[in-house]
Amino acid sequence: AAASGMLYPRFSETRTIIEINGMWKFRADMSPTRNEGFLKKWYTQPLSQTGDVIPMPVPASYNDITQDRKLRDFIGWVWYETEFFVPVEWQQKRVVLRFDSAHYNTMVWVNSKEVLSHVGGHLPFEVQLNSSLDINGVNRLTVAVNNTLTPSTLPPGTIHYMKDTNRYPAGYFVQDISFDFFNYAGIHRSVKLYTTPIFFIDDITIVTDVKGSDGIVDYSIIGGGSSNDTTIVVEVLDADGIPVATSIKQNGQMIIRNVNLWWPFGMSKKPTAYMYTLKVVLKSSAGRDVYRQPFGVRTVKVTSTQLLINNKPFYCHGVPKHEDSDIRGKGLDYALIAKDFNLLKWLGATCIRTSHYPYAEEIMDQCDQQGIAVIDESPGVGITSVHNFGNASLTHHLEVMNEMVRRDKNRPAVIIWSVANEPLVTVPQAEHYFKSVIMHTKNLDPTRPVTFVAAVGPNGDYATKYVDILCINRYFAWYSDCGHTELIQKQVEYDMNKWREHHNIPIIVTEYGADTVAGLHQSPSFVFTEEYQVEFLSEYHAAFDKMRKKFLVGEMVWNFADFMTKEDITRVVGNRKGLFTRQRQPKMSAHLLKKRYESIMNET
Ligand code: GCB
Repeated sequence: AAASGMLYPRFSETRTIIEINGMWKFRADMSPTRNEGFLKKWYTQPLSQTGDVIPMPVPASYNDITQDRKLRDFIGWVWYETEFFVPVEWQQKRVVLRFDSAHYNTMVWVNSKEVLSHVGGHLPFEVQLNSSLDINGVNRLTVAVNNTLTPSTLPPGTIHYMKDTNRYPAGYFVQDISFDFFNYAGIHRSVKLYTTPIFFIDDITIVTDVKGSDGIVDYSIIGGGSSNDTTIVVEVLDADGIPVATSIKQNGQMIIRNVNLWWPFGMSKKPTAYMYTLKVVLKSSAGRDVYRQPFGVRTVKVTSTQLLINNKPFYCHGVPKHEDSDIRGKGLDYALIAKDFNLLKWLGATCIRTSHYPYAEEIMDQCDQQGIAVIDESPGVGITSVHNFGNASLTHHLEVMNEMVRRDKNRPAVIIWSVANEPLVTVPQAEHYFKSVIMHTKNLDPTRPVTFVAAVGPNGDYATKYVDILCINRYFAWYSDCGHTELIQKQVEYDMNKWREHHNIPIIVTEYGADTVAGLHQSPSFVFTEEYQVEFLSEYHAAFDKMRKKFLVGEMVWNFADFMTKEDITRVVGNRKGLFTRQRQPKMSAHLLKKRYESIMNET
């Protein structure tokens, strides 16, 4: 079951889903070793019998829910518990328990029995439950989640024990992180129980191509459970549900005549972001299973100067984001998702980067459906030390890429894989590490360009030679020459032309931005004011315009919205480089970008 396809749970005539989200019981293990829960086996009894419990929403980060600073900044194991029942009819089915994500290290017990564990904060994990279920009564679900980061987790972190007893109490420790966002933790996405028949559709892979007016659909289907008398019917349904191609093979190719292509928002008049469905019906003497996999028909190619979607040059003008908001932290929230997509549309954005970890599948669905192209980034952020290049780190990074590509491979919106953000690449160890991760990802998916996002210059770096497209983050007149907006154009141009001398591939500026406290004004402009942000961004735009039609294929302002970081003297209650506040209200800069993105869109 471990190597399954883990298709997103979807209702069908043969499948049922129950979300077990809601108010769960919760308790943090505040013991000095953080290990009392394991020593006393909290999973063998109701959590409320082990000590005081509080109500905790699932999904949500636990950090900002209470008034307790100790819980906000907690490092170690926290314990969650809920109860559920399953209908008797489920005895005949395969019953799966799925976590869409939990941060970071998770262990799960059902009725005191360990059923599942997973390492990694941003990707789903699941297990078939049948043998541990009580079909005639209440089932107790206990979940322990640990947010401790180590040199080999993604993102990495380090625990420091403070030895100076004049300054710190005995056993005092802190977690050092070198990534710039709050290490929110808990059960961040939905928890589901779902059923499939015993013999079931386990995985679907779809790769598309375009020939003239035909859409080419290469597909393969993997069945789970054993059976020797299977038959299969695979149909392509158009957006109205009408079959446009059919096959009875488990692997093969189908042709869609007069295909409607998937285009990013703004690239075609109509229809944009056209989605088809691959309807799979798998039959055996044991019964049948039905699954409907959405997909789009489009191609992605990179030339030495262009990023092509359906063989047309695509200019990626958009924003990197964060999963971040008041109270819920990184917890999934449908209202927030809908609002963010309305803001992206309002802005005229055509693409996002999932900085700096894979986002919820519900967000990715909106990208597919609304035509927002995605640079899909792994949690490889904060790889800033040679201690992050060991075997354990590399093995885990490859595994994360497996999980991420498996999850997002069928999404037309995903046009680029990013394996890391701003890693250390100026040491020789970086070469083997990033060559391995990039080659591995290209093997998993030969159809999409692979990159990592670079913060370095073109000299003395051991890894950018392996990327298909260059993504660079730049902070001229912010982290260097602070305040000197008059230098921006010169420095951007010099930098990009240097890169081009070393690499004959297109460039996307994946970050540029300035911290801006909404409502702070000063004229002439001064750092942290709205005037400064507008002036700063405008200078970059003037530079970009000189390179846009040449080799620059994208520009993305850091960041979509303000977001929380750890406490630090360089951050005024979080990172303030958003076009929008954390509450999603526009700063002056959002209006500037709206005008720019709309006018770029009208050129095409
Ligand atoms: C970066 C990082 C991003 C930070 C940003 C900043 O280069 O990629 O995670 O938040 O700079 O504002 O410093």
